[in-house]
Amino acid sequence: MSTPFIGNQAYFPGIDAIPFEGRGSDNPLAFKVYDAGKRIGDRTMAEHLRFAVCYWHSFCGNGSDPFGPGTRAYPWDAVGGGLAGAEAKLDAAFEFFTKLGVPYWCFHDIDLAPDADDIATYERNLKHMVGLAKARQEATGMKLLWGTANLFSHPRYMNGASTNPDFAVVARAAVQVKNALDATVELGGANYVFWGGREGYASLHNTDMKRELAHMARFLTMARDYGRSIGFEGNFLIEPKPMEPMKHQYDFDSATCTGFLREHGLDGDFKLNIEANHATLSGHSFEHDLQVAADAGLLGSIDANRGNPQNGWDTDQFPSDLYDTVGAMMVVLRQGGLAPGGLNFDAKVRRESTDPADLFMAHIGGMDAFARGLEVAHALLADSPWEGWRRERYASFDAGEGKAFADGALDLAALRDLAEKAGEPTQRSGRQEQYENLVNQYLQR
Ligand code: XUL
Ligand code: CO
Repeated sequence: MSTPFIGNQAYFPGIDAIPFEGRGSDNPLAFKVYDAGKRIGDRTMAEHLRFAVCYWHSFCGNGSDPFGPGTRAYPWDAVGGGLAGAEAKLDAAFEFFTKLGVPYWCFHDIDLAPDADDIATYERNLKHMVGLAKARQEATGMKLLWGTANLFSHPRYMNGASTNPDFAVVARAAVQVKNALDATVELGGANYVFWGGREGYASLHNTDMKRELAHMARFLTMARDYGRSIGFEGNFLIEPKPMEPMKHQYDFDSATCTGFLREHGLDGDFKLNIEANHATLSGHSFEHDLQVAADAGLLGSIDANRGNPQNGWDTDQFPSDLYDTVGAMMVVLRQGGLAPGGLNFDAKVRRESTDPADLFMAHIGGMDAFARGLEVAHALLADSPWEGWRRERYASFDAGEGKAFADGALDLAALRDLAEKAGEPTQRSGRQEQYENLVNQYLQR
């Protein structure tokens, strides 16, 4: 548990460390389910869930959208821009992390430090801010879940970063990735993320997709080699997303990223960071993309949020749907946990949610939703008939001819002969509703 941290001033006056008050509480600034030290199976809730707060949405976002400017004027923004503004934001962030009681945080290089076209200035700014962040980590016990570089906001990256058709831009992207890797190692980060912001295309007419993908693989290989050379031992993570901002993004979904990593021999060092809203944008459920990644041995971490069922874009809402969190935690528990990854709230409060307290309530709700998902998923796996039912469904492959088939001991002609001997198969129900009822039954416990 981290120690509350107050910088030069308190940015969240009137809000103390968020307590656990249990299901009977009506206090909006208390946890109803998330009880960090409560044991679920072999671990505490905090150990299972490994929550992280993201720096960009929570401390850099102001509610602006394509139709209007920001609606929020947080107290740390009043300090202004430049390094003084960045320092105020850092103090506000550590005050927030520690009052909320999360163990981890995540950042992009230019969330933390002011960007600059001049490389020496950019590097000086980032080093300065990393030094301050390190001191605040040491003072509070906060840890870094992952760092990353923002290779999508600056206009120079409009045609991509590592997949840019202009080598000069590819090289410029290396400035940020090298520095973000240095920063992640300096802060003891457990993972390093690549979200391929503009790695994709707007039109195939002007795009050599094969060449761009080869460049992306080359760039990631160089980043991997540099990271390992400076002592980074964590996972590199690719974050799938099918579109937005580009019409088509190369890291489309878990299956696409798995193929890419294996094709280029990167699957020993890279895993996937699955974001709920990205999975739904690609036409899958969150649970589906998690399961595809887990089955490939590549589920590394999670960006916990949700989309809106009626909107087709990346709304980055805080997770609140218990069906989603149960489904996600089933996948996580079945694979034996998420470490060294975690659950990062890559989510933003709505443009209309303008009070600092809203930031707390959003995270409290997300943490409670995942804590309940954990409790229910654990109970379903440990106490309910679920796993037995599923095993039974495949029992015909556990022995005899079914096992011989699965082991590769039969050929197609032999299979044909077995079918003739056995006659028409008996119909067997899939019983989907039986499983759905079980989820509801356990959610209501
Ligand atoms: C964008 C997104 C990013 C990554 C980090 O959709 O999810 O915030 O998580 O670059
Ligand atoms: Co994300």
